[in-house]
Amino acid sequence: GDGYLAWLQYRRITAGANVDQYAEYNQIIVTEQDDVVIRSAVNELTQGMEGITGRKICISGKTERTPSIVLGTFGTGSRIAEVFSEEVSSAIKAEGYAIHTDSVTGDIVIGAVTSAGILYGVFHLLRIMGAGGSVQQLNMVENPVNQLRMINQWDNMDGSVERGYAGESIFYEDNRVTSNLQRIQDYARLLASSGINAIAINNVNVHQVESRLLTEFLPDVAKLAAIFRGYAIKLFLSINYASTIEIGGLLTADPLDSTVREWWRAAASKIYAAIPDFGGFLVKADSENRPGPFTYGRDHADGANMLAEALKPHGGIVIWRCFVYNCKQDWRDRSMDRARAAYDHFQPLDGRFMDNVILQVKNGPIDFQVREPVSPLLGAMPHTNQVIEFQIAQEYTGQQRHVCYLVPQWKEILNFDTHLQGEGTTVKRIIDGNVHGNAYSGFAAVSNIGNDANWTGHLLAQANLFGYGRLAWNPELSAEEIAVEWITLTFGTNELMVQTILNILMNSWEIYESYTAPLGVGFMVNPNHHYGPNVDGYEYSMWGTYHFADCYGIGVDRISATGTGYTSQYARMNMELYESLESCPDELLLFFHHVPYTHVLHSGKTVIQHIYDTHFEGAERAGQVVAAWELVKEQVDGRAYQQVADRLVEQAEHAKEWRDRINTYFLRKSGIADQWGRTIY
Ligand code: BDP
Repeated sequence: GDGYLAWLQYRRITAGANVDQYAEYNQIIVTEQDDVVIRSAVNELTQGMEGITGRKICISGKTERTPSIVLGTFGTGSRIAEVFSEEVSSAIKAEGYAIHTDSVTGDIVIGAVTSAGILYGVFHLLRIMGAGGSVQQLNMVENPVNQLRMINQWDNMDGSVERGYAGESIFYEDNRVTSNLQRIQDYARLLASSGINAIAINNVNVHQVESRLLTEFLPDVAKLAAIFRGYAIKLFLSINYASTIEIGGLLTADPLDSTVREWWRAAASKIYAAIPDFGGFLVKADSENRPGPFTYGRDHADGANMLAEALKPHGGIVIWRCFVYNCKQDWRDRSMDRARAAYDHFQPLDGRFMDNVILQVKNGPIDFQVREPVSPLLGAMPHTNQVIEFQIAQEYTGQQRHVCYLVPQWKEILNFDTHLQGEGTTVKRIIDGNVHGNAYSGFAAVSNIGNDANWTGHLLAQANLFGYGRLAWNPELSAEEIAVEWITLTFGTNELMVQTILNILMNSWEIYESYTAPLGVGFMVNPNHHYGPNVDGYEYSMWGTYHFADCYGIGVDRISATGTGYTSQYARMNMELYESLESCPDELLLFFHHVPYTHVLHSGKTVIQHIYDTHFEGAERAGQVVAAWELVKEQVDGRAYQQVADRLVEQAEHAKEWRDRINTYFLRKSGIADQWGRTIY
């Protein structure tokens, strides 16, 4: 179809060695008290099995015939107790599950501690069958590695989506909450099936109308919360820091003012009366013209703790974003380097945040570029909860008109060794809470969906949404494994097809990088909408994102001796790695150093020749992707095929524009000709 079912196709499996196995199972047994999440699990399993086997599935409370699929929490039904040893059941944590095929009866038994665990177990079983795998000898124990696996919607109530590339909001229209709750439920299914357990349903830039989600629209929010509750997903709201002024009728938002504190306490109580399991608040404060505690001479800890205090009695949390920098600067003073800002603002506050506050830190120090170093703030606050923030929405990576599979990028970030507590202090271990023993930790990411029929605009961008959830559940999964899962569940099992799409996805980040901003320097995009090449688009503005290209060289000097000193925010090992031209990785060279165009990279090429070569190659490879996609024409549904084909053609054209703009710019600036004499326009 058009991609609406995404990876939950449950298409009839008619070929392959394991088809006969599935046909045996036409009964689901639930040894469990009825609850909403179990009901979702049973519905999903029924729908999935009926799709996959083409047979009617019946649901029962007890064993009538075997083999069956048996679902239950430990300690409830005798079948569950029989199948799982004490050792297995005690290894399962809150959201985990065990799946076991009983070799005598053939029953497939899913056991968990909570109904959420059962739901995740059901989705896992359906993934196996959806990919045509054997279910004869299942024996698995699964726990999520990360506790918070969150999605941030940047949806506005007027129906627009900030940095949305797939149509309008599915949550709002005409300044109200949508009445199309079916679509929300279908989204909840998609999220739960990939392992997501939390969602903030409105943009971090909160306008007056969205502030009213806390008050007059609360009954609508409660309806949305009920839908997500059925899929074990907690609902959060982004709030305007100055709500007391915006909607509360107060004259101040000073976090130490008692009337302000009281207003938030009362607001929280009302929310929890309507939504007892409400997750909490997501806050963008003192950032890009949003209000915050700075106005009152207070700091971020004062601001966050004021909200945390209001939520605490109800078990709620405050997620406070660290995307704080001066957006009205022109770098007169080196210490104003935007890359330094998050660390400079927050690191000194370590230990001052209440234990129900989590800081949300963007993966890099600037802003979701195709290539950035890892944010030095991650892990640098041992006494503070942190989550990492990724952007699934492809704001700077082709806006879902170009294909860019982001899981390889996220993997690199997660595997980065911060050395903060010696070798092996990787980002993924910081983020899963192990390094500092945090009460809360995990992943957050900006969603890439909208009301386009296929959710993500570019069908291949669905792989990023799916991949984000899978990686948040288990960061050890490889980018290839995740891609293969997504491809088979979405398109089927034909080997040539799987391999072809896998290659397209796995090469896509590298290709995109090669025809856009070179060597980690970032941006070079059109201001505001951020699509398409514009080398000096932000160069002479106040946003703090510069490349400093002149006729001699390019790049940002961020080392301590001569530059902004940003490098000193890293552990010594990494500081030295980045400071030395000998060891600084090529792909980040221009992020850390200003060098002449004739500087020779580790690759043996000069910077200028590297720019020419990668841009010619990148545009050429983007063209080859168009041809590669043609190989899957027979295997992919006609509409889906055409939709992707169209976007790939657009990408190939647009890649040439990038190539020409960037190459011409640097030919003119440097006056150095291409070594291979190619035509540069
Ligand atoms: C930038 C976006 C902007 C967001 C901001 C944020 O361009 O629209 O509001 O991030 O994360 O990437 O708050």
